Amino acid sequence: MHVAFAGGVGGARLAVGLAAALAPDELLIVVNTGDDFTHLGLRICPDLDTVMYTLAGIANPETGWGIRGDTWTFMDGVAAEGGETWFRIGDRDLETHRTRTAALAAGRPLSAATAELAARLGIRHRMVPASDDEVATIVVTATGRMPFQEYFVRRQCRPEVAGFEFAGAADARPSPAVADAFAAGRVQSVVFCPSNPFVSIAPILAVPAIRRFLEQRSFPVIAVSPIVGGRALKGPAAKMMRELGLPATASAVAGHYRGLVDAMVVDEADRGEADDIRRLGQEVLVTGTVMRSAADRCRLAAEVIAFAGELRP
Ligand code: FO1
Repeated sequence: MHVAFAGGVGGARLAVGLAAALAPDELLIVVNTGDDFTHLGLRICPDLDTVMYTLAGIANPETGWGIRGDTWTFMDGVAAEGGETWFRIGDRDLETHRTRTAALAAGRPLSAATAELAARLGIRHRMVPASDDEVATIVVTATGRMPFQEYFVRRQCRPEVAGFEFAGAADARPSPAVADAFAAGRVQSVVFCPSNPFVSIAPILAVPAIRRFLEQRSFPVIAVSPIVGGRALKGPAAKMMRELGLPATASAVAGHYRGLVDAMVVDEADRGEADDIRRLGQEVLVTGTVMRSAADRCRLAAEVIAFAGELRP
């Protein structure tokens, strides 16, 4: 079984490619929950929803979040009442948040709510939260600490970051599907999808037992660089790296993951960095990592899986 750690748009795209390349019992998609928050009385899990909508083929292709063609009557109602409209919830999207909020209020774990929502959309591959316990990413900036969505949406990633905290992570347990996968010893590889290392992959690794599974691994861990040619394809990863004093390069991502990752997948644009990365003790696959089409996603996923088969931990 291959395990994919995913968060955000880049992660969702490779997750779709892996789902096309692997049978449902050969893949487990582990999704970041550090972005989750309660807003307008609803429990919102953006990365679970982005992965779910992308797997179901209904994600909004322009934004990467929400549902394509959604309507905004609910938000118009919130605005009319002077409510908070900085975080926009579409009318179809609203049903997802309502269902999840009701399930959690009834005492069901996030994994169960996620499985119910994914089944409703006909998704056959398993996508699960990294933990059913709350883990909240806090962004530490030069002007203070703030919850993730405050940084990402309300302030549009403008504040200068100094670091990140993951409230609740120390006591968070891996979700049942994650614990079972690693306990069963059936994991052939773990793939870090091209997601933001600091706010999509790190909150997953902040769950102590998950980090331990990787530290004691008998399988290769492969990270697909979210940085291509000095830029993040989407989101603030490159800006965060510069603000943290790191060069926004694929080899800096490799250095960041040193010890946890056996190999990097980098884009052709970064072929010149392959030897630097190999000197870190990591194998390197250089290929086209920019996914513009479904064919790109499937090709990259197949290449990553084949690469995993050649690696030892
Ligand atoms: N991102 C925005 O930039 N603006 C929004 O209004 C917004 C609404 C939203 C609603 C549901 C959802 O699942 C995601 C939403 N996002 C929005 C994206 C979200 O902030 C990010 O997808 C993740 O938290 C980071 O990947």
